[in-house]
Amino acid sequence: MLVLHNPDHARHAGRHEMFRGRLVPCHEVPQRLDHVLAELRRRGFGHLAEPGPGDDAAFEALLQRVHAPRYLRFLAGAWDEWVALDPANAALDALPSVWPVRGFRADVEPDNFAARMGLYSFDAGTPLTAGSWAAARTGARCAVQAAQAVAGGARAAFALTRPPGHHAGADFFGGYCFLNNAALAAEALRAAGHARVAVLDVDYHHGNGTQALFYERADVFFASIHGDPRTEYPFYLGHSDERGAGAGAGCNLNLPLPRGTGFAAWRAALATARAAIAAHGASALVVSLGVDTFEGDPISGFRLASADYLSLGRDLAALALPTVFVFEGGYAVDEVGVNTVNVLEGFGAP
Ligand code: OKP
Ligand code: ZN
Repeated sequence: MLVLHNPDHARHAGRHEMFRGRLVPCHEVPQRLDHVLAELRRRGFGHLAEPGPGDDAAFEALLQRVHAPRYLRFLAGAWDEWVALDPANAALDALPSVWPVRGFRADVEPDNFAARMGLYSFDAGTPLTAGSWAAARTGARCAVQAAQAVAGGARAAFALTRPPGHHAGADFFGGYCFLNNAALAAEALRAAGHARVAVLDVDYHHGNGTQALFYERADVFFASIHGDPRTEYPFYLGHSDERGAGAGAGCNLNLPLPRGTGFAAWRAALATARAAIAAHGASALVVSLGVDTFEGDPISGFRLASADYLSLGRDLAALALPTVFVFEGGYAVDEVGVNTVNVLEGFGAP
C-alpha cells in the first residue's frame, strides 16, 4: 500500500488549546504521526513516499471545490497578519475568542483579524501557528495524491498527515482541522471518474465538516460512527436524524453511540454503515481513519482494544472497494502507531 506521509507536518505544532478556562498543552502533537511512521517501518508495511509536486492547477481547483476562496485567503495570510499585530505574537499561538452565532452576519468579512479568525472557526482548541498553513497544504496534497493513486488502479493508499481534516468545513476550521483531507480525496476520486464515492468516518468524533460539505449531494455518501453529540465533541452535529437534504436526501448516515461503547456494539454499527455504503453503489471508498476510539485515548470514550483494529481493517476490506485511508485522530500517542497500522494490516494490501 502506498503511504504518502506529510514532510511538513511538524511545522504545525500548537502549544495550547483552551480547556475549562485554561490553556492546556495540545493533544494533537507531531509525535503522533512520527509514531505511525515508525510502526510502518518497524513492520516493513507499505511503500512510504512523500507527495510529489503534482499538477498544481488541478490541486488548486480541488482546494477551491472544497473550500471557499476567502477562507483559503485567510488561512494563507493569517500567521503574517497575527505577527503584524505585534511582533511579540511570533512566540504565541493564534486562537480565536469571538464568533458570530445566529443572527450575526457572515457575508461581511471584518477588517479586524480576531473578528475574521472567529468568522472562520468554531472552537478555541485549534491553534494556528507559523507553519499551520504549510503543513495543512502539504497534507492536502497527500490526500489528493493518495486518491489519484487509487483512481489509477491501486487497491488502497494511505494519506498519513496531520493536522487532521474531518472537522474543517467549506469556510471554517476547528477540532484541530484546517483543510478537509477526506473531502479532498473524495473530490479527487470524483474528478478521476468515480461517479459515486463513499466516505466512512470511524474517528471517535463526528466528522461535521465532511458531512456539511456533502449534505446536499447524492454523489458522495457520508457515514460516521462516533460519540453521541449530546455529550461528545463537536456537539452540534452528528445526530441520527441527519439523513441528507435535497439531492443528497438519504445519502448521510450517522451512527452515534454512547460513551463507554466497546468493540462488539461498535462493530455492529460498522456492519450497518457497510451495508448502507454497499447499497449506495459507490465505486470507491474514503476512510477517515481516527483511532481515538481506543480504550486508552485521553480525550475520547469508546473502548476498542489494539487487536480490534485488525478486525476493523478486515471488515473494511470486505467492502471490496478501492480505498483511500486518511489519518484523523488518535491521542494515545504511544499506541497510535500500533492501532493505525493494525487497521492497514487487517485490510491487507501490503
Ligand atoms: C479532533 B479529531 C474535549 C475537548 C475536545 C476537540 C477535539 C477534537 C478532536 N475535552 N477538543 O476528531 O480527532
Ligand atoms: Zn477524533
